[in-house]
Amino acid sequence: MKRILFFLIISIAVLAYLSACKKSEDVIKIGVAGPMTGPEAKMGIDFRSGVAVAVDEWNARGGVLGKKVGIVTGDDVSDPKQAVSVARKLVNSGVAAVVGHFDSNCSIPASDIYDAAAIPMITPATTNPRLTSQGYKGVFRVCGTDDQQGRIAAEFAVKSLKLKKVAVLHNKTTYGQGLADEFKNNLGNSVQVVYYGAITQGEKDFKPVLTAIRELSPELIYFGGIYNEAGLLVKQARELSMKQPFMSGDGTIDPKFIEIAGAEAAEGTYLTFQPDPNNIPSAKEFISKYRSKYGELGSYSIYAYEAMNILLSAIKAAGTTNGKAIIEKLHSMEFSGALGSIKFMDKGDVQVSPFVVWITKDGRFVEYWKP
Ligand code: ABU
Repeated sequence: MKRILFFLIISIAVLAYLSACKKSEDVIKIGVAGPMTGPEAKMGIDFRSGVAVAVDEWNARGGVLGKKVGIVTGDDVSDPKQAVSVARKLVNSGVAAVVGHFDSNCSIPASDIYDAAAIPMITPATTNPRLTSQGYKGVFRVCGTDDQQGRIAAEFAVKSLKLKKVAVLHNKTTYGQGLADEFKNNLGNSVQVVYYGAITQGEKDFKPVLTAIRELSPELIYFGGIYNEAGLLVKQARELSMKQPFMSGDGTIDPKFIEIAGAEAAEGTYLTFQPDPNNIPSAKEFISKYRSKYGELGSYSIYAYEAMNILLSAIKAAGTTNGKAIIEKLHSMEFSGALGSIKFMDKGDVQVSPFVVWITKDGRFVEYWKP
């Protein structure tokens, strides 16, 4: 009797295992990688929510290549080592492609792993130019680059604000320092950079550096970095009675920045980012679906949605989940989606990425200036 029971249990376990294997074969898995926990968790969660809207839409239409689409989430905690480990795990789990990562210093090392496995990656948000300058055929981005937004920020400072003296700060990351340097290098001879320095991510007291900057009376403080430190910098500058405007880039344009700084302190902060998707007719359906399920759009939610749609369209066009075939399609296709038309150039950057200057006004971000 015991033997019969034993064989029965083993048989049930084997059947359950085989059924689980079959189920996973019926799903095309796409990795979604970024900071899902840690100080930048909102960015990763925004990615996953945007991607989930795309997955629901594709699955409601029957999936792709006759299979349902599933997400495998990877949390890199904004840490380059974790990003490499996440990339390895995603590759080993059999994902056909990856939407991610967020931070430039995560996307760049992770791209080595995806390239070696011939798995395409599209980042919604990594803007450091180096990502697509490594000669990797399967690395793409749907956002713009920091050489573009740094140049637009400098043009705004010179032509529109007509500044003569600025301070430049960064957070020592690939993204933050890269962007600050692009801004500084594009200012030209008419503007004096009276202060150039760095803060450390995760620190909370920036009053010593702000006090040093205050002595030099710059007309603007430019910060290459992320919303957490940007919010504290602006808040503490106002506490030190510093009245000059702040300017930053796409890493700061999130409601968390205003929450941390306080709406009054954040008022008048300039930020470079892409145009407002609320003004793009083809984005309206996505925005409405996203809002009803996940609340207010994060800056990169729609870029994650778009990256997922592009990957699934390429898989459909390729008729296979073979990475090399998907990559070929990504290079040759022109994709029409929520953000309009997207075509990749040879390096994997988008052909068009129109940065504009936004301003913080009454606790919100609004478009302000176009080059
Ligand atoms: N582009 C905004 C922040 C993400 C990054 O590129 O590091």
